[in-house]
Amino acid sequence: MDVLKTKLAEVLPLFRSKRARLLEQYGDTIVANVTVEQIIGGMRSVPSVLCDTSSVSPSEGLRIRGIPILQLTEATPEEIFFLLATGERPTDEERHALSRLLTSNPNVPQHVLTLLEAMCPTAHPMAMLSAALLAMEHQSAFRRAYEDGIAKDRLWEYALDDCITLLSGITGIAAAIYRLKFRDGLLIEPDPSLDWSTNFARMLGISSDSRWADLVRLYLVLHADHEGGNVSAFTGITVASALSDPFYAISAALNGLAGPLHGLANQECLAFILDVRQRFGGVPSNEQLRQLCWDRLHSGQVIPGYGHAVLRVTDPRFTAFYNFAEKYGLDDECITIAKRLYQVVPEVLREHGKAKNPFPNVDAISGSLLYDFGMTEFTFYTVMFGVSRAIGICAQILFHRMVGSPIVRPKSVTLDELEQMAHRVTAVQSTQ
Ligand code: HAX
Repeated sequence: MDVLKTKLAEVLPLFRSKRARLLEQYGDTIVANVTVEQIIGGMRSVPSVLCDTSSVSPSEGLRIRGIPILQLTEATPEEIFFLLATGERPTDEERHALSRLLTSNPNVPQHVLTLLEAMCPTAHPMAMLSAALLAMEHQSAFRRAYEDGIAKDRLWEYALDDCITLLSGITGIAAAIYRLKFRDGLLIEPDPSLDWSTNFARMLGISSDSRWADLVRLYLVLHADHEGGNVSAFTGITVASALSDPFYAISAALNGLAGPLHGLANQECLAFILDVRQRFGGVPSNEQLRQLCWDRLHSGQVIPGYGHAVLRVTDPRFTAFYNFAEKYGLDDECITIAKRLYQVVPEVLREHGKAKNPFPNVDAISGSLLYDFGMTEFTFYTVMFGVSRAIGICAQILFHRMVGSPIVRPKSVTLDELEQMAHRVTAVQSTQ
């Protein structure tokens, strides 16, 4: 039995009893109301998704299993996966064992490679990643277990097998996409002596600088999970709730991550910074940046990398990347522009008065760091994000299979039904 399976079997009774206790004691308790605006507005702020792996508060940002993300910036992605899935930090021995598992299978299967090579040269790297995961689905232990009639309360074990297969394969696949699409097409052999993210950094073939490997590690840590209600996580857990296996679920989740209002935003942020650099022939002054921001706002454009649907402070993941740049003295033009924007934009957005959060999110700086190390092909950035986010969504899927969550099925309403519901409520209120 592998290290994660052992630990999950240990914490399983706790997860199940917590959920059962909640249902038994408070099953009928009303904990929130929903407004018409929230239903029309994408269910914003409606507490309706169970996610035990992480939480995001407006005033503090991301916590992984209760630990603020800024306290985890030295961790490895393996450690984060273990923490997300089990609720506990691994011992050194557990971390190494998990690392061995996740690096056990980094070679890209030939049929996946053939598929990637056959895709249209204009295919987006995210479409390639999603398709490659679907091409791995035939390996699903979960699907076979379901077909063999394995009891529902044991399906999590097979979901875990799939998550390990998927995560141990996804770095090689992502690196292959990068090499095929943007470099000479030659794949770089994995080194089994390296951990998961260091191997990924190596297979990408960007740089042999140890700071690059450290950046890839940090990137995979910071993007791993962000609650259950964002588009990619919600998609992943919804697809998995139909007992579709993790390959189907993560592939679907990545399709959501590929949207410009979600994971693709990091590519748009870097495009903005490059545009600034080109426009001013280098790093502009703060005053020039301020004027540029106002010009964008007056023409109805947003300032990329700023604002957030939940956060109301500087995203701690931005702070972690900022500190990384400081630690290594990274000061190329893009990073300097990103830092200067941080001095200027919050004040501009506050004065503008529309954005509920004038502070930067993680995307305001992440692309500039990748660019500085030579990963200049920014359509690939969401793939980096996707490799990382697969960790968190796998952990969320595991949780739901462990506690036996049912299929996700919110009730939809037509515009007329919603109007009638609102009429009824206001009529009752007016008689009180
Ligand atoms: N620049 C200008 N205007 C902004 C703004 C920004 N950075 N952020 C929000 N606003 C505007 C909104 O467009 C909205 O205007 P309208 O009322 O005219 O529609 C108003 O302020 C209120 O928006 P909000 O409630 O503060 O923000 P939302 O929850 O609706 O949207 C977004 C959150 C992140 C999409 C938004 O802040 C935005 O578009 N930011 C720029 C793009 C960006 O950085 N995206 C990355 C998000 C991080 C992420 O999730 N990555 O996966």
